[in-house]
Amino acid sequence: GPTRIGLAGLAVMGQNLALNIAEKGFTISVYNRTTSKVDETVESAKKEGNLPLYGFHDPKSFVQSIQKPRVIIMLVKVGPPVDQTIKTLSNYLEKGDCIIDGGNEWYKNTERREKAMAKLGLLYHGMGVSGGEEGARNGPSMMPGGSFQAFKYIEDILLKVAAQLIAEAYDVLKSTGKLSNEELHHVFSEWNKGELLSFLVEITADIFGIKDDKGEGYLVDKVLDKTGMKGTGKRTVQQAAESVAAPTIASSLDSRFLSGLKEERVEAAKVFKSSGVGDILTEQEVDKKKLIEDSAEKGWDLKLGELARFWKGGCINLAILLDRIKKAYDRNPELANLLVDTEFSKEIIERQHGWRRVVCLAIKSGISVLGMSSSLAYFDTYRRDRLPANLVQAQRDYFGAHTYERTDIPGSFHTEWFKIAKQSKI
Ligand code: NBP
Repeated sequence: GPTRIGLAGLAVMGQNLALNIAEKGFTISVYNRTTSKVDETVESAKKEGNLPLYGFHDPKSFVQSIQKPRVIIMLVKVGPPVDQTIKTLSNYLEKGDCIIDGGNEWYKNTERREKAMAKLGLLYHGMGVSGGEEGARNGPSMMPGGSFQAFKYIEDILLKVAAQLIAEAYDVLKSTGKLSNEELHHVFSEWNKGELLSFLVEITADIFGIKDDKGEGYLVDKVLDKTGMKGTGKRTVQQAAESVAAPTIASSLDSRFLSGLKEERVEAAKVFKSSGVGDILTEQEVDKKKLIEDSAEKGWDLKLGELARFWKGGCINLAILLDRIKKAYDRNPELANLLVDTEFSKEIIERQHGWRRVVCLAIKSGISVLGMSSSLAYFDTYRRDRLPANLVQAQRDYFGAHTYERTDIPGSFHTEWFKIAKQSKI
């Protein structure tokens, strides 16, 4: 009889995913432009114990072998190969059939194809398969697109950011909390039992439990503290960083961008003010005595439970997080920033006190928490409707006649600052 699903494109990813699907007991038809790869895949399926995988050398018999409505996963090189494969297959597809692009295609291309296919009565979806060869074979992370296809592009970045934040948490817990590897293993295992079955937290817990096979103690303490680079993150901040650590430059750039987002900040400030988070955090501002006492005498209160709760929330389970991001954009496709989403803002408001305490503690202890502190600064800048950029604008107009805008009257203005200042001195 017909097979359950089809897969076109049998390079590394396609072959592994096809074998994975067949291994789970689903019948699968496979096709590749270069037919030798079809034979290779069929051979592997045989070797692995006669998996229900069927190879086809021509697209027509491939398509016709699949049960209707047909679902074909496509894993070919992004760009023109995807268009060519679609063209080849759609000759034989019927209304209601569906092609799923499992590649790393740019979402704009996917959207364009989705529209073109819809006109033919065919369905088209982007669903990036991540995890590389190993992932495709043993547990791919599938990212169904549709309404929010940008998912697959932020996945890599989120993963790195999450890894970075966990490393910062590790640093603070180890350096100020003096937690041993056993205790760290316990803490991370506990976090992993909660609602956040995060892959990263899980592997982190594992890491703290592994003894060094070449000497005393734990392996993690012997691992060189030099992270690998693959380029995804670099591309993201290429203009700002060019792979050198330039937090000051990056932050000043961020401030510029953020000061430009006037309307967004006004809206963000409303969201947070209405929830009791004012422009300036009055608790600390008003109660100066307590603040001085706190910092001078007791130091910042380190409660490990609090830290754990904060980081438990902060540690990102990609799947859950992405699902929540998707929901936020479903609620409002025009959302300017995730921070101002109803759900996300609520959580930020709840967690910000712990966040601040941790960053304070880290700063006080001399532990760098670039990720945590710069994102806190981002939040504190973004949620303010008025930033000191007015002074910068005034300075620029003073020394360079760059002109400025006003809060009350439209248009562009220039003031003879120097002249007026001089006159008033006379
Ligand atoms: P590649 O991206 O290297 O693409 C090779 C496949 O594209 C082969 O099946 C090849 O067929 C087919 N192809 C090409 Br090239 N030009 C074609 C054309 N004009 N018409 C039809 N087919 C054509 O394969 P991959 O590394 O397995 O990756 C597949 C997708 O998964 C890509 O989007 C990739 O970005 C993504 N991805 C890959 C990884 C990874 O670790 N490799 C990880 C995550 C995501 P042929 O055999 O006839 O040349």
